[in-house]
Amino acid sequence: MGIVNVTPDSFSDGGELFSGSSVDVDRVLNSVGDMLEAGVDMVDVGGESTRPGASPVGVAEELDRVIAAITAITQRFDVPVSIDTSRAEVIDAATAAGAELINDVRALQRPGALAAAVDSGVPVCLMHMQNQPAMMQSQPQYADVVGEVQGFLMQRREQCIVAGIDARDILIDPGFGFGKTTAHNLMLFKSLDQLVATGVPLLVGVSRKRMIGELLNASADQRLIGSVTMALLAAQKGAAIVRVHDVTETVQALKMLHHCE
Ligand code: 8Y4
Repeated sequence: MGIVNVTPDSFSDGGELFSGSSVDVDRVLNSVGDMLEAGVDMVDVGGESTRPGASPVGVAEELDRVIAAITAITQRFDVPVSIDTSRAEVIDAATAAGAELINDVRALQRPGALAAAVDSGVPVCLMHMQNQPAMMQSQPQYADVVGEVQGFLMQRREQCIVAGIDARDILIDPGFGFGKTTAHNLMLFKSLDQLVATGVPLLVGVSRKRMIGELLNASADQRLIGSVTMALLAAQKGAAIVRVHDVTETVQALKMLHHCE
């Protein structure tokens, strides 16, 4: 899964898909075209920055950003599009525009989001996050990070099934970096096999995240090798989908894994 950030303030891919105050559709299409050439299987379009301290985005603004991008992508390319959102209105509009996966860092807990997902008939990815983005990195605390994250995800999954989502249409994601210290992230990563053993397909997003920066003492533009390594390890441990910025390098690593397995 390749990341298509249509936020003006996203810090690692600092708004290069933006010009002035709106989405630069040509740049979005160029970026997606490059990812397709590199072998991407799906692109994840998001218009809300979850970075702590990012300015909150209104629903009209989020809709403007992502619907323009999704419409352009689905008109030009034959690639599945995932919509990274927590809002019911955006789920409605994005799936109407052709999005084929709902990727929600709030696990469909916002008002109306679960009903919108059910109505859309589209598969969902449920992610774990402790607290809200503004506060999540201030004091993350767990008695048992792996048990708590897995418990939350399986409980949320049951609620989605009860609401009418087919069990086969649900992915889970431990949410690396979302209300977790590097120690928490490492515990989760080392226990990925436990999540894989549930049989629920797993999505893993670690690309360029702070944990890699901390472990390698690497700034945001020095995290390529760390990111590709972790994506490869996640895939080797059984993750179904890896969410990445650097598609060319990650696809090469995954191809080598498949040749060598
Ligand atoms: C550099 C670049 C440093 C980006 C941090 C970041 C996930 C996700 C995000 C994830 C799923 C991010 C939308 C955060 N992370 N969705 N979204 N899983 N499913 N930060 O891990 O990439 S945004």
